[in-house]
Amino acid sequence: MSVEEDTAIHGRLLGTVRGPQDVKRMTAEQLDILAAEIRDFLIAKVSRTGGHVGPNLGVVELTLAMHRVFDSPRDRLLFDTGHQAYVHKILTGRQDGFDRLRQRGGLSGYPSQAESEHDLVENSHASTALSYADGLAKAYALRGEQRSVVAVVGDGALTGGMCWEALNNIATAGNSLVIVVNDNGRSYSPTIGGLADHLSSLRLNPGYEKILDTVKDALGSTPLVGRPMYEVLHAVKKGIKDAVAPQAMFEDLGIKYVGPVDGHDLEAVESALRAAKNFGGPVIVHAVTRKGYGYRPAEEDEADCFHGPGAFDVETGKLVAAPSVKWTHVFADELVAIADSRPDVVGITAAMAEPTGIAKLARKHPGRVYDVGIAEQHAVTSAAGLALGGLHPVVAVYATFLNRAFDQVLLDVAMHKLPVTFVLDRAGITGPDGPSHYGMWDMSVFGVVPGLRIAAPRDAASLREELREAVAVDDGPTIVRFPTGTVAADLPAVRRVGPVDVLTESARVDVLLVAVGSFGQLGMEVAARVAEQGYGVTVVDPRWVRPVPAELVELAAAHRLVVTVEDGVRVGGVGDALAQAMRDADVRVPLRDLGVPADWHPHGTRAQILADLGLTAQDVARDVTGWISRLDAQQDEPVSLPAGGSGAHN
Ligand SMILES: Cc1ncc(C[n+]2csc(CCOP(=O)(O)OP(=O)(O)O)c2C)c(N)n1
Repeated sequence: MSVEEDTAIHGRLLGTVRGPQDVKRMTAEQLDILAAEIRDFLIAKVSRTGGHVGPNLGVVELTLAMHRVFDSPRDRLLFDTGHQAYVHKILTGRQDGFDRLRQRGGLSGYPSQAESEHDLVENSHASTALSYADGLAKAYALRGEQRSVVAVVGDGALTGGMCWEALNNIATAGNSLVIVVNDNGRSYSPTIGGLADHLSSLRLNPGYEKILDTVKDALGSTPLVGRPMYEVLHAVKKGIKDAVAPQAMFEDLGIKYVGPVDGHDLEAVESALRAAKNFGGPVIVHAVTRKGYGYRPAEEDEADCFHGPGAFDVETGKLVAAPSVKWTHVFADELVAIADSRPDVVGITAAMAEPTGIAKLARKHPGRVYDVGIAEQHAVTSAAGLALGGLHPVVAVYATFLNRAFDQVLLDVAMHKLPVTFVLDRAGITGPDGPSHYGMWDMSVFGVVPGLRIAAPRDAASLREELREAVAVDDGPTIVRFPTGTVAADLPAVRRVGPVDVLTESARVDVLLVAVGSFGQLGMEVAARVAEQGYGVTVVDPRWVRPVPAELVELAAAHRLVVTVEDGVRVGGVGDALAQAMRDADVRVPLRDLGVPADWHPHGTRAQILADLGLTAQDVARDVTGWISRLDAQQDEPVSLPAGGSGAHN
């Protein structure tokens, strides 16, 4: 087809795709054009909203092939982690939603049952798809239903232990099930570890040479990373050339292995999938793909191949947002400063060295950071081992992902009173990634762990200070948790009472406002607004929220009303814990706790969600004024607070 003809229909085919049936009837030539249109579409749309553009550019052909070979939604297509389901969304009638991708009221960045019957599971935490698939295949077998189950899993997600627990069971069950390994050699950064090496060894299959050549040709055109990456692939291959037959591991388990196939060769992927579909047992289709395929800035992005950038300029690939100092940066710099003088301090990351900032420590002190893969549970118990061995590990993860390792934190670390510091980035309300990514459970969930101390810094200075205090603790674990985004401006304390910072106080002692973490500034605004109504507010930042500081209870006893504000769930949160400590100390001052209801909160910006929850200075000031003025009105009555306001329990 001539360039003119190509251009003439460019973009038109995609508009005709309203569902999977539309791609089933396309010719090979049309499909090639469609794949290009999908890439253009992805780049154009995600450049405006931000999102997982790199992973999705890599699965265009895979997803097309899956929808051609299988019949979704009768056949079940599962995407591990779910961040690479954009193409699936495009092919299942959701193109129009991409203008509001990850925005309030718009398309979710992950599979969503509410959006489509083609989405079965609502994931986003990695390494679950094979377990879902195992259960689904068992259910269909037991119910006598002829439906295929297909799970796409990345080489990164395959480093998660659940995948291996699932494979073990899938093999034993022997049900018909197709596992597509989307092997791009990367998680965010290159996937490392024994498994990654093994996957490379799978490429020893004769087809590998062909794929390596393809990759070499393609990479040759990307001067920055092309040559080194090829060398790495080749070195890995040479290094393990004497290894056991690569597919043996899966086939010994009882899982048929097909591949490797070039994941950008639609015909090859389709024929592998058709073979797998008809096999009648569990099959692994090993597809080799390239993250960011077809968009040069993504392919050449060494950090993470545009894994999940914010809005960017399509021409240059440069991020639109002006750079700012993030909480992550402050942590990363301080950790390096601490490690410079503390040779026992080491770092652990679960496949997120750059996003958590721990990469900075790795650059300064190579050999003192361990990337364990997407394996939070292992990270925690491995940290326990490091601590038992005389080191002080700093485990840097997103708050939402530490939930996975509760038992390990509880028993393997805390019960042994081991000095491990957990640094929880993206704590509290995060935003566009939606309900599963909110780091709002940590203070409740880990609040029950005996001997665990939790710090919630309010600004850069307190983050530095609390991190130093945390790594100085040598008789048990600590958590330092902070939110996403630009770090709050420094807010100095007027005085300190025990560990508690007093941020402002007045001659009148009416309300004690306990502002947790980054709510310090909100507390100041609330105090100013409430003061206009004639009431005095003392704003404190407890700094260490667990265990509840005795001084906080004493401060509470000296006020007429206590109000806590946190961006963690209210059940078992800081407010709950303070109320309990006050009851235990027989302090009968009424307390209202403002925080996040234990519910599934939709995606949106952090500011939008906080506003929805009534966690703005204006809302909190209104609540506080209402409560304290009603207390005044009831002065001679027994103390009881009226219902209402956003602090009502639910
Ligand atoms: C339990 C958990 N830990 C960390 C993450 C963060 N995360 C999202 S995608 C990703 C890398 C996934 O790599 P891979 O499965 O190979 O998919 P790719 O993006 O390369 O297509 C990570 C670490 C997560 N989603 N879930």
